[in-house]
Amino acid sequence: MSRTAGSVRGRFVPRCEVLEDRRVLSVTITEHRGTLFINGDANANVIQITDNGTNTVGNITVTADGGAAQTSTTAIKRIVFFTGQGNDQVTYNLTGDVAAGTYRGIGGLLGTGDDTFTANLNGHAINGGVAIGVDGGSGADTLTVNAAGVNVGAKANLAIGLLGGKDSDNVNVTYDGMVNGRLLLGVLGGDLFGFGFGRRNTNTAGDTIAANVNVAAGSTGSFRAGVAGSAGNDKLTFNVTGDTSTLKAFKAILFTGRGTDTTTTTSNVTVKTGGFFDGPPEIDI
Ligand SMILES: [Ca+2]
Ligand SMILES: [Ca+2]
Repeated sequence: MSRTAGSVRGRFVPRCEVLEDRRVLSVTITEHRGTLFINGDANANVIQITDNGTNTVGNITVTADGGAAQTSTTAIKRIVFFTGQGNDQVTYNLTGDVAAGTYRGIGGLLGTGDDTFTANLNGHAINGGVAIGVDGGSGADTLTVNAAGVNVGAKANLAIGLLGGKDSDNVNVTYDGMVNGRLLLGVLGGDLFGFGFGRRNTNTAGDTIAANVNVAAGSTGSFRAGVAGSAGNDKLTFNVTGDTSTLKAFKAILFTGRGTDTTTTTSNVTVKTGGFFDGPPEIDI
């Protein structure tokens, strides 16, 4: 587009060619009412999200496909990403504590392709609310949440939901810290349609799912978690270590789904074998 409006005969009018007309945008980033939308394209996108944990203007910075870092011009509460086709990589780094009264939702669909999502929360206190929900979609995806040294305050919530989707996925959650508020985990290898609509899960590709949780001694909050394999031959690990004796609520269930599975759990995890996805969900968390 050329901006030559107001041209007057005889006067020099500089022509300005806007570079965007020729640029191929691979990742688009927009902000709307506290939500940051990140949309990838059909190619492999590499997206890094840095979150300082506050609720102030400029709290989120995104780098996409090697371009310049873009800092939010508003205070962001929710980050939503759709990466489309291609083998996409999304990294979310929390770099500061989340204070009481601050909420953050991070959610995304990774689409087709062998995608990677990694969230690093290590060492940061959660005194507000943080929810992470990511669906790997089809393709062999690797979904990881690292949350070592993350204390969940008395009125705080940390909810993590990871869904591998179709094909052989690797889903891994590590948590270690003081749980005085609510810690909720849902880690699933299978397909959303089998879970959400009562249909048989047809994801017969085996998944590797691991949740390793260490609850610090003296924790007084609640921990509820469901880890579920899909219909394939899965490798499933769910360990809850530390001291859960002072928690006011504790529920840890491993659903194997169908298939010939390999399970590794601590004794405080309830193992339910068979077709979790064949009937109404009984996850009750
Ligand atoms: Ca893509
Ligand atoms: Ca998948």
